[in-house]
Amino acid sequence: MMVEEALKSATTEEESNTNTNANPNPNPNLRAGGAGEEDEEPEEGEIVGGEEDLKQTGTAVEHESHPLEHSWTFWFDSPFAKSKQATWGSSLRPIYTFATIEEFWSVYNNVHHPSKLGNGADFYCFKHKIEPKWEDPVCANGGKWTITYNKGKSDTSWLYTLLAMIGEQFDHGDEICGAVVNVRARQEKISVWTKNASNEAAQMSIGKQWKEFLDYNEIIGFIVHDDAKKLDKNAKNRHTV
Ligand code: MGP
Repeated sequence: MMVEEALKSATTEEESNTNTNANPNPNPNLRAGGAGEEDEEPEEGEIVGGEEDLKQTGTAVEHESHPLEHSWTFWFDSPFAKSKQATWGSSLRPIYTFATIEEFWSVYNNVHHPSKLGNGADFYCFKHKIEPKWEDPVCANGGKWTITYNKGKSDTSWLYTLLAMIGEQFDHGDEICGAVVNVRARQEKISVWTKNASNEAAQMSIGKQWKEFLDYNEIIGFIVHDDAKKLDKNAKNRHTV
């Protein structure tokens, strides 16, 4: 039981690939590159997306895919495997790498959302080739902004965080490594990991924009990974916004 806990059905690369164009987006108001955009309801039988989305060849209509600026990888650490691990991270597994918005939806629609994951689970979405660890060279000098939610209340913010990241909504998107949701017995936490904690202007901008995207009005804090390494849970916020 590892990946199975996060994935409901189309879990493997092969399965997800065959599923790529199935129901690419269940909610037309939520799109990468335009989360929250207003769209008119399509008429029955209407082809959604316009000419730029579809290529008509004779009578057949071919769906084109929409490449993202970056490829992203979902990672999962199952509570069951974590409880047996000798060193942190040894049970952390990459699940699926996606490079188009259609692939994103095909995975997202087939994985459990945070409220359905077991206590102790960690579900990550990081830029391809960046491992979600303090030890990864791209993360090593970074830190994270975190928002804490009551149990079962982080699903929507998790989706909006993913859409904002993969849709390149952040002015300092290059500074972002990825995001994680930690499901715990009493709470769920979403964090956005960044690359250079010393770049204060970028961190502040990311924190501010993240709150706007989530319509979140409480104060949030930024912990530097180096502080977490040394001080663990006693690490103090270096920035708040
Ligand atoms: P956590 O799971 O991110 O925090 O880190 P949480 O949810 O407050 O704690 P939990 O005990 O409820 O899971 C928990 C611990 O895992 C940290 O104190 C570290 O010991 C270890 N740890 C976490 N991360 C993200 C890393 C990492 O990237 N590298 C290493 N080596 N250890 C980590």
